[in-house]
Amino acid sequence: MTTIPDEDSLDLHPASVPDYMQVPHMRALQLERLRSTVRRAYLHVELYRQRMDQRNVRPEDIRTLDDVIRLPFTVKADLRDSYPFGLFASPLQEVVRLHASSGTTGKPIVVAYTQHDLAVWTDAMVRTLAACGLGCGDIIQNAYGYGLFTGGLGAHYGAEALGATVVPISGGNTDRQIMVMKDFKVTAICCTPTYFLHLLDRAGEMGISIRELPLRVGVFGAEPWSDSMRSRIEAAGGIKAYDIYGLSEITGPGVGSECRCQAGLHIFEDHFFPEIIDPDSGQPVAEGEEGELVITTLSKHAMPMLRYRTRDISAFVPAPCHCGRTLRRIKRITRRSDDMFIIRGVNVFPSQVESALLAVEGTLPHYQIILRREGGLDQMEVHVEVTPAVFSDKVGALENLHNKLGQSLHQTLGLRVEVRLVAPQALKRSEGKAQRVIDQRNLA
Ligand code: DLL
Repeated sequence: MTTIPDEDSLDLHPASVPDYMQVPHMRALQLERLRSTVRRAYLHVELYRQRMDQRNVRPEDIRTLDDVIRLPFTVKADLRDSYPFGLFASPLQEVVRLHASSGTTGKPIVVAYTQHDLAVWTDAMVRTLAACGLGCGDIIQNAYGYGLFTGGLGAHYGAEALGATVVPISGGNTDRQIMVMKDFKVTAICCTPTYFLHLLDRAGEMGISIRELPLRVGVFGAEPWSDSMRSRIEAAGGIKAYDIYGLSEITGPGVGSECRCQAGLHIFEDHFFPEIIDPDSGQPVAEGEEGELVITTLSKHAMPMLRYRTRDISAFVPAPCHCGRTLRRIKRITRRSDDMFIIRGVNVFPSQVESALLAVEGTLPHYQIILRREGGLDQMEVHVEVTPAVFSDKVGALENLHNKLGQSLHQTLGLRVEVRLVAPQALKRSEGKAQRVIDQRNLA
């Protein structure tokens, strides 16, 4: 039995009805949409037609949701190779918006939306914000970047359609952000978690305590962050901090969101079909096991995606959620398969470094990992900011902290790494996604 929260529950917005749909109805809806998406992709996109022909699969072969595994994967390189418009399934006359995501190398990838696609995206973002406990009467400061990045406009249209008041401030100009937050009595902020940490620091310097302001919710995403980082943010900001997930290739923000239970992200399954696969074999993993998240879009017209390999590592959360939503949940994404680097034969993820650092009292969640090659040997150095109290303390305190961090990293990674303690504010802040790893090894 599905429990529908009572009417005055904060997160029940009319658009959220599919969140509580009975599972068999949801599966029927997904199948109908999957079949129509596959037909559309096969008919209008050369790459999909060729790949399906190679595998001897026709759209009519997709008879059940399990047949999804007969479809070919799509990867980021496919978007790059078809730059700019090669994967469009709608004529340009019907495309009303383009966004792009800058890769680390070369050309960006381009994504397209019809009017219908924008309505789907807005619907997903309304439900995201509602799941974060926001609604009519909230004043939402949208500090995701406006522009080719999907964060700004995605959150913007979602917040407006929700009926909240949007402050479209975009990223940057931190002092003005703090002034606006205070003067407009902002109740929620949308930005990357690392940018919010920066806002907290700067507000402190300006003599303003964000805890004392009406701000009550943070809608954070676009980069990995940990539960320890969440605890620090919630304590320092006096807010509830929610994790939201998305990627340009699939729509932008709005693919999945935490709810008030903060126990995994619900995927908006009527629009996005999730799978978790073993990244090496490409086969589905057992329910609840970790693997790579793969998503097929179910509602998109301009750029349908068949089995897009996100490279994000997650797992399904098997049990139903206490919030009453019937949408499947995934664990928060703390790492990407391609974030991993190898140091002296040991596989390391930035998220492991983060948890080793934050386990030790006296550090701030600002750190950077620098990789170098010296005399043919890889060296890893971790720069981490320490709290003002420790920094102004005696040399002994710093030395003690330095040793503890070295031990914590050694324990977590199985590697001895150089730790450098730096002053609060010493590391460069980002207005969007933080750059955690600087690889100077010239591995190419
Ligand atoms: O970052 C869309 C977005 C905007 C999501 C605002 C949430 C909030 P891209 O620039 O295409 O799109 O980057 C997508 O960012 O594959 C993940 O690796 C990472 N990412 C996004 N959200 C999260 C999250 C936007 N909550 C890539 N946790 C994705 C961890 C995230 N990683």
